[in-house]
This record gives sequence, C-alpha cells and structure tokens, in this order.
Amino acid sequence: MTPKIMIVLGSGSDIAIAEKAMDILDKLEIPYSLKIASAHRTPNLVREIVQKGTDDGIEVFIGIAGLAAHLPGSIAAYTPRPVIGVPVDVKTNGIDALESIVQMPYPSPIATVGIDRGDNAAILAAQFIGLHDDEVHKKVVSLRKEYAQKVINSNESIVQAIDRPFIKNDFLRIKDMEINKAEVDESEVNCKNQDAEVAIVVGRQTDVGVAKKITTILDRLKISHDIKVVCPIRSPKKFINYVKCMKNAKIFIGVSSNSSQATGGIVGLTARPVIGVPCTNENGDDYMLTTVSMPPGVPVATVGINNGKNAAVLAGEILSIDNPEIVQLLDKLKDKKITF
Ligand code: RP5
Repeated sequence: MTPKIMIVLGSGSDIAIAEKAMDILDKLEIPYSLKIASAHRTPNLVREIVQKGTDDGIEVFIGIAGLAAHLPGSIAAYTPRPVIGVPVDVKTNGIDALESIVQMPYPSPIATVGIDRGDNAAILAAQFIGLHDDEVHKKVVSLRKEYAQKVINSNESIVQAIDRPFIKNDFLRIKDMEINKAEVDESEVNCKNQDAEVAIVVGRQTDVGVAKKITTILDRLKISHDIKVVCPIRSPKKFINYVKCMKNAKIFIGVSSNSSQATGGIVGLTARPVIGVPCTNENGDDYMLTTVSMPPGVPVATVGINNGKNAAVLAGEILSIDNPEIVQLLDKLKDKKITF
C-alpha cells in the first residue's frame, strides 16, 4: 500500500496528537506514513522526507508541532502538495503554535486546523483526497453521519438521564423525530455559475475586498469560481439555498469576520473541503480563532488573516493533486512573487 498522506511530527512528544489523526485514517482505511523531523533541529531531514515523499506519491502532508511551530511551513517549502498544520498546546495554550502555522506569507498557505485537532487534520486530508477518489469521499460522508449520530444519541444518554425537579420530558423526543434536510427553494436560488469548481461565500459586505483577492488568484490559476455575499444568520434560507445550489463545487471558501458563522455554516452543509479566510472587522479586531477552532468532525482549513490570496493558492494546491497543469501555474505564481 503506497501511503497517500505523510504525517510529520516536530518531536516524539507530539505523538498523542498524531494518534488522533491515525485513529481517523485507520477508520477511513487511507494508507499513511508517520515521521518525526524538526524544522529547527533537523531541517535537512524535513527537506529529504518531504521531497522523497512527494516523488513517491504523497498527496497531502500533515505537520504537527508545538511552540514556534515552523514545521508545516518548512514542509510547504519543499512540496507543491497541500500541507495541513496542527498546532500543539505545549505553552501559551497552543496560541504560539497556532500563530506560527496559520500566518503564512503568500503564496505558501498552510491549511490550519484547531489546536490539538489531529482528528480534524485527518478528516481534512481525506476530504482533499475524496475530490478525486470517490470511495474516500463516501467514507468521509459516513464518518460525518457518525459524528451527527453521536450528538443525537446524547439526548437520550445524557439528557434523559438527568433527574431534577424542574426538567420536564416534553413532547420533543429527539429520538422519535424525523430530521429532514432543508429543501432547496428554486425561486430563491441565485448562483450564476452553478458548475464552478470553487464557491466563495462572503458573510458580510465589508469582507468583499478580501474575497476579491481570492478571485484574482483563482483567475490566474484558471480555476472557475462563483461568489455570493450571504449571511447564514440574517438570511438563513438564502444561505442554505446557495450552498445547495453549488453542489457541484469541489471546494468552498468562507470569508468572514466576527463569529465566523459563514464559514462554520458551510461546513454543516457539505462534506467537501471548506477553506476559511478570517477577516478583520471595522473595529480592527480579527477573527482567526472563531474560524479555526472547529469541533471534532467538522474542520475548516484556515489561512491567515485577510489572506484571500493564500486561500486561492490552497484551493489550487488541493485541485492540483490530480491536475499537473495547476502545479505549473502555481510554480509561476511563486516565481513571479520572488522576482517582484
Ligand atoms: C516543537 O517543540 C515540537 O513539535 C514539540 O511540540 C515541542 C517540544 O518538543 P520537545 O522538546 O518535546 O522535543 O518543535
């Protein structure tokens, strides 16, 4: 079995987080390899394993590291493949590692997941691979159902078991409910480019400037896209209709500030990969944490604050796994950036 995913740890002390990733990959039956190599202590080893891994057919890299976690960025320097980064909580509750991983310069994104979320890194890697491997996609879909079922079951196992004088067993027995998916209202559907490969959802008008950076780079990479400004809280029907309407999109990109509901809302509606671009709002506050810190089962591949360009590059890297033409276009982007 040739591994499709390489997990790289910055230290043996990161193994507990790698176990979470391996549990998911074993369950999804995706072959992977595991290496330990430090960006600072063994930089040459990082370069060697990443270059050899890429030549041998690794499709996605997962870098797991704590402290000044430069490992995922170092991996990205040596491969055109997408790199997922998992910050580890060693000091400062993992914020140091999160900042080191997510705030990458253009055009070298790291698809960052939440602190210690090895499980979400594995799911994200499977979502990337599932774009060209239907068996893997189906396994991701059924894994998502397991996570959903766990929530539903906890209404019985936790709520029903509570014995307090004022909690009442009302008519809403979740177990007996038929939970229907929202129907798409054709009259409300408004997506210009239904067959676009990438769908960009912008949570509020003020974030459109960041979204435009995405479209500029996607155009350069010749990747078709559609874009919509719609808030899942103010216009929930329109939001659901848009995501459903874009059912042929391979990748969704959520652009949002404040509570990042736009990005989180998309993840609930699709098993396809979701990239999140956290934006700065009018008060100068940024919303990286509300974008990246997703619960187990529902990852958002987060890029740096306001870094729409890196979201587009990441989308290109994901789509380039089975499209060498995009690898060449990405190379050109990098060269151009360097000669500027
Ligand atoms: C990082 O420093 C590693 O990824 C690890 O999370 C942290 C501590 O490493 P050790 O001192 O335990 O080797 O580079």
